[in-house]
Amino acid sequence: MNSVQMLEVFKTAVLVRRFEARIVQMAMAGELPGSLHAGAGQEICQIAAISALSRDDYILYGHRGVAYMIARGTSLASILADVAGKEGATSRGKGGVMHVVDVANGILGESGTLGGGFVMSVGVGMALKRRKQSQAVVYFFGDGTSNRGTFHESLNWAAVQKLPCIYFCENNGYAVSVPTSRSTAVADISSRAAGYGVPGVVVDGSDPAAVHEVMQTAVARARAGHGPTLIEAKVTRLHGHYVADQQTYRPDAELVLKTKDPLPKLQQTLIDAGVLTETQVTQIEADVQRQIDEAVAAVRAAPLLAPEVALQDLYA
Ligand SMILES: Cc1ncc(C[n+]2csc(CCOP(=O)(O)OP(=O)(O)O)c2C)c(N)n1
Repeated sequence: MNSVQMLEVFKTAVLVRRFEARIVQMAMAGELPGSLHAGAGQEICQIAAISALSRDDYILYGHRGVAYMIARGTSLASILADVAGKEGATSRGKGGVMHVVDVANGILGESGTLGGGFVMSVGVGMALKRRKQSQAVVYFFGDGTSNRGTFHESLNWAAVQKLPCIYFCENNGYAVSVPTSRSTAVADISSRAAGYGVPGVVVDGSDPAAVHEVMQTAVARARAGHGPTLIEAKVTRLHGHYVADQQTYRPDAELVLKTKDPLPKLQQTLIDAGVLTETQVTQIEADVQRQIDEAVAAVRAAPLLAPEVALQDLYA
């Protein structure tokens, strides 16, 4: 990853961080329903991973954060409209921020339960293989989700069939309040890859260049017909599991917030490398605020979705 790409990751991460903060602020003020699972601390990793994909590759994701969609090009207003139940929403207000589906941008969403996306992504992989298409499909999930049976069944099948599937685990050390060490016998989720005969890689999720590189390798392998890769990025969840989580189980919550945030660290790295200046940071922040203000204004002005929309797209 060159310095220009790194700067792009930084700019997108600032946008994502401030946009999420605005959603939380609006939820606290009672303007939006407040069930956001913030991705703060994990957005650099998510954006860098997506930067190694082509425009027509597919992604499915769990529930943490809006970086995936923003990095793929989904507009802020359409994401916000989903949360607000307004016209212009990606999934017509049916999924909130957790289930954005934006097929035009390759975002296929998530199933109703954690880990359902493993099975869905393998289905996409099967379709790509049968149609002899060259795209890859990436499923982003958490360490807790890796303990679902669907992880094992689908990884085995993807390996046997050599499907163009990439398993991207964001290990933030917690599943809600349960530390990974209390739910998972292995130190690294990626070590499970050996059981399925596929490569397993650990990467520092705060290092965009490293994340980009492991994704590039996994994408090349998928496209060459060699099958899946299991990537595990070690990341930090800066806030609670969701907006209202008081984190009573995490005595070091404030310290984590102060010392483990990868965003100011990336900013400093770019400044030290002469790629970014303090003046540019101020400009980036102002530009981001403008984009967010415009999206908020557009969504405030948009009409509410008609109640009968809730009964459309039902298949059973
Ligand atoms: C099958 C299923 N079990 C439980 C839940 C409730 N749940 C939602 S998020 C979550 C924790 C997920 O932890 P992890 O996969 O580590 O992701 P993180 O929240 O840390 O990003 C749980 C248990 C669910 N949505 N689906």
